[in-house]
Amino acid sequence: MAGIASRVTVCIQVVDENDNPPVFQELTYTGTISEAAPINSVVISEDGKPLVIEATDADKNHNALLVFQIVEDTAKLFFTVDSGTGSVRTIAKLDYEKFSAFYFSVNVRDSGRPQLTAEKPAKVLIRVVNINDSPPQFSQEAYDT
Ligand SMILES: [Ca+2]
Ligand SMILES: [Ca+2]
Ligand SMILES: [Ca+2]
Repeated sequence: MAGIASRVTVCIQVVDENDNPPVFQELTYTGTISEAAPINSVVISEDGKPLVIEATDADKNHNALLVFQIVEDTAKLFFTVDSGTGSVRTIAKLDYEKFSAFYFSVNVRDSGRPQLTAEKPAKVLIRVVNINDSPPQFSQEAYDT
């Protein structure tokens, strides 16, 4: 009122809203694994490197913390997708003679509130490599001639 001015610094913190769903980098992934691979082996992609499922989320912190989930029950028994790295690992012994390939969907969600899920799941094809692990067997123990 008397022509005196004063200044203050105002600091405004913008709080991140979970307004971006995760997005898969690619919608199809292909990998191979030997039926002799021990449990906890990584599936290998076509270029010889570990198969990694990649997704991005434009938010920050928890709102961008991604969790991958395999949709199909059968595939869930054999594989898991690491949430930190996106790599696909085995959690059970494989047998080419039972399942020579797996074709399944993977969903990704973030850890924000509410949780957001990718619009479309990614499709994963894993071919099991056959190993000569079954010796020939006689169908009967004794043969009468
Ligand atoms: Ca945001
Ligand atoms: Ca998000
Ligand atoms: Ca075999």
